[in-house]
Amino acid sequence: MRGFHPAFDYTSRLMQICSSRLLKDYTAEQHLTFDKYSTYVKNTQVALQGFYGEFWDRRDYFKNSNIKASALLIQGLNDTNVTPKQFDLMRDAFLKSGATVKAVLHQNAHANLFNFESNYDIMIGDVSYSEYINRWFSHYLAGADNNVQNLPSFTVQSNQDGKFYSAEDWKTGVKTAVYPYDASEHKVDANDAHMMDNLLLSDTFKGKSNSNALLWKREITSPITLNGPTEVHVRAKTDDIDKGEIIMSAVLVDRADSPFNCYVIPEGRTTLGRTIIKEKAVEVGGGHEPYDIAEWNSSMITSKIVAEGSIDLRNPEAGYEPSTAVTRSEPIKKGEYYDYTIWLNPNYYTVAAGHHLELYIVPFCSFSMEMSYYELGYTSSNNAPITHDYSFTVDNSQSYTLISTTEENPFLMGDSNLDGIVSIKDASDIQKAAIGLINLNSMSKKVGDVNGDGKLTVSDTTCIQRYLSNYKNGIGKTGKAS
Ligand SMILES: [Ca+2]
Ligand SMILES: [Ca+2]
Repeated sequence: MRGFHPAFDYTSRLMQICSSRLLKDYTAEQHLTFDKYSTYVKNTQVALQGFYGEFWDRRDYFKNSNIKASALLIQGLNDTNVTPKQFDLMRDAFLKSGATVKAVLHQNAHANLFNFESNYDIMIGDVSYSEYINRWFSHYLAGADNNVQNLPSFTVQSNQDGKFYSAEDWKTGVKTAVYPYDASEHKVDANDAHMMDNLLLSDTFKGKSNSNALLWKREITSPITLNGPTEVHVRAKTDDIDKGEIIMSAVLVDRADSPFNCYVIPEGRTTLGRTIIKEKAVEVGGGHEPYDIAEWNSSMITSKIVAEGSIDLRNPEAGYEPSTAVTRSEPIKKGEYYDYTIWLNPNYYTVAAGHHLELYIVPFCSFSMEMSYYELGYTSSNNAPITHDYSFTVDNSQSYTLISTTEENPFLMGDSNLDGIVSIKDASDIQKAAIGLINLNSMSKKVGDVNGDGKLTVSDTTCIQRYLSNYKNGIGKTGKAS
């Protein structure tokens, strides 16, 4: 299942777009056959309601991958059409077949690093992208000895300075966690939830929990680089089991108090704008006019979506790979808790120190593909999903997020509200928890036990208070990494 509302992703629409040139020369009879097949594809997907089934199983390249060709995969990290997750699954299929695969991850959306209509080219280090792929094809098609088989596994454009860097892997297994503030239950209502956009203009994403969103937050005290997908573990229940698709989504946001440099697709555009650095500087041959060298424009903003993903509450077993999202043999029970893992789109993204990560649990999210609705006959002017009269409840005590990162980012002992800093709030929470006024989650209890006696008592509070007053003794493990 892709990252967004599954109803968006109809292959029939893609079929029509990709066949437009082919269809031009079709006979009336061929058109009829095409239309019949297209209707079949669409109806089967509508019937499957976003789940994996025999229809997808037959079309699953991941299952019997027997790929022989080498591949240079180019992926936009801000592409909401072909998503980084789809790239990741394709790359895994190449790796599984033992084929050579290299990747270039860039900061644009659904775009290439050159554009033969606009005559521009992006530099990867000191090589233009045209030259970069020319070398690839020269090696694999014409046998040129130019060493491209030894390119790094990943060439990644930094979200901070726009330069390209090498990386050998992602999904490394080092995890940075984000936990809920406490162990309460929180109800998330899809009624009146505002659809989000990539600029986070909606009130749903304004830095606190509300009736349409649950927020978990973490201060980032030293820089971390995401290098793969984020897993959001959510224990949730719903009474609305008969409403069709019941979507629960999660959105990871990088936020800072003052504007920071990043790549975000401007409102009303589908790709980044560009600035010409040098005119007609790249000879491309074939009688074609030389390309200009350009750079994509970044923006100064205070919040940026890093990753997002969705799950259908009817399917607690759905995992990262599409084949895990099968229709459940026994439907989920009304009002009963299930454990879900929402897999967010992978990203290669550095979060600077002083920023905070915000993880929102929301009913649904949508960044694109509104046309799919119209194709399917939905007329809602605000592009709402099919089902929006439902709610679900999250049990914070059993929920958390693990982000694949290159650096470990342990919690500090004493930071029982897990916001990245030890403060008087932590001391007061521990005091409340010690006398049973509030219930902390398992990680909060672990880091709150600064004197290491296995329980939360007023002694832990005292240690933290002493630490905050700059005492060197009687502070237990307060301030150390957990
Ligand atoms: Ca804290
Ligand atoms: Ca203790």
